[in-house]
Amino acid sequence: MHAWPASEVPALPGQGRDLRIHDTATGGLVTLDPGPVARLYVCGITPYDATHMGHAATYNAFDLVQRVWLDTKRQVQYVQNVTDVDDPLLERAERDGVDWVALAEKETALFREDMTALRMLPPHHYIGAVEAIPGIVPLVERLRDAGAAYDLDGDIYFSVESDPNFGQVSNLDAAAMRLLSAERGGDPDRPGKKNPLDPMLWMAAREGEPSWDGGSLGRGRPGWHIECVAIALDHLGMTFDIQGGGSDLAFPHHEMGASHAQVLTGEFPMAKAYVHAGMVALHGEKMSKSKGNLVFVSQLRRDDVDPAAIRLSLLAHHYRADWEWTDQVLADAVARVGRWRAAVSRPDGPPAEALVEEIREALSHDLDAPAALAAVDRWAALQEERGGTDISAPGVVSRAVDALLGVAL
Ligand code: 5CA
Ligand code: ZN
Repeated sequence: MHAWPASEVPALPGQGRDLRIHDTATGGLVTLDPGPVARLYVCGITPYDATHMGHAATYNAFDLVQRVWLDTKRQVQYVQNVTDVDDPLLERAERDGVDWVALAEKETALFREDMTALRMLPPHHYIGAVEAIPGIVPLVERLRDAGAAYDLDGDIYFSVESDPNFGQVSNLDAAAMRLLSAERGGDPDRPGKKNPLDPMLWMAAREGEPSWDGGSLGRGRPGWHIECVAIALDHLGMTFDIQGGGSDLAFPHHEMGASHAQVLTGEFPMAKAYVHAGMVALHGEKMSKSKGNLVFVSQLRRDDVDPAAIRLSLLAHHYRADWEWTDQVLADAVARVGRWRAAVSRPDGPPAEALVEEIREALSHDLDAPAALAAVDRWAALQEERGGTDISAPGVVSRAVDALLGVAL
């Protein structure tokens, strides 16, 4: 499917810095050395409701990753999926009496608009689960033929025991895995499974549900984890630089994906770093479509909130932190964008070369956006208090904030 238009990323003077980033699998910071083309896979939305601030925060983190890489003069190969067929989407369509295809198309279109407004760089390959089915089927067949998958009443399950490295992405104990599996789309209590954690690779056609030709698998639809593996391997190949998503994807989604890929290719890990963004809450609970405690990007846009302020609300929090959305967060961001715009609208100002380096340093160190914002705040405060005589400074600051933080002043 098509993605959304890219906003231009200005080139900056000087030298960008290599990204050091927290890897969930090893539990520490890794310095990535991606070569001339950095490869990024970020898990996309399940399009049954509008983009909320939690989604936006997660995509903001991976937008920063790209901006750091682009600043080092690398190219980025960025792939994102859309889970455009899955239980939650079908359930919502059924509940609301709408066609599931129309619902997915409508919410994906809104997501594109939201991402464009927030100046998130688009993926080079934006791939729906449905369009990936012809690539998924042979992978499931290969897993089955290798003895890593089994049939349960027509459904095909992956056997986690076929992967010697299973558990090395999320590093959780068996009890925690079981609990999360039940919460996040798994079916640990289904009788007949070899291991309660085994995830479905291919679900046999159900009455009244959409299904596709699965060759030797029979008619059905794909499981969730194999969807992302098929898309990632097809467009990035094995051992790409970062697999990203919110922290709720570490288990089971990224753990299972790594396992599928390990058995399919004999290689580990699938990604050099597994990067997970914290969860955004509203009224003390994780924002989630299933709970309905949501603040939508599109609603804020309809209320004429400046997208630059929405973006600064996200950037004010470290991507790995769990944080709470409040009206104050937005009010602070609106005030900040006002101060920054006033500061760059003057004909001259305090020198800005050091500021560019501070932003680079902050972002290259595990995407420390709050530290980058604090550095811009200091420059803007100096501008307000004492001004300066450097006629290039306001332009340099505007371009740096645009290129590295995705904020148009
Ligand atoms: N389609 C799958 C991934 S393949 C999926 O998880 N879709 S989603 O629509 O539920 O979530 C999209 C992304 O937003 C995921 O990376 C998820 O981790 C992230 N996300 C969801 N809720 C929040 C939240 N409250 N705070 C931060 N990130 C969130
Ligand atoms: Zn995914």
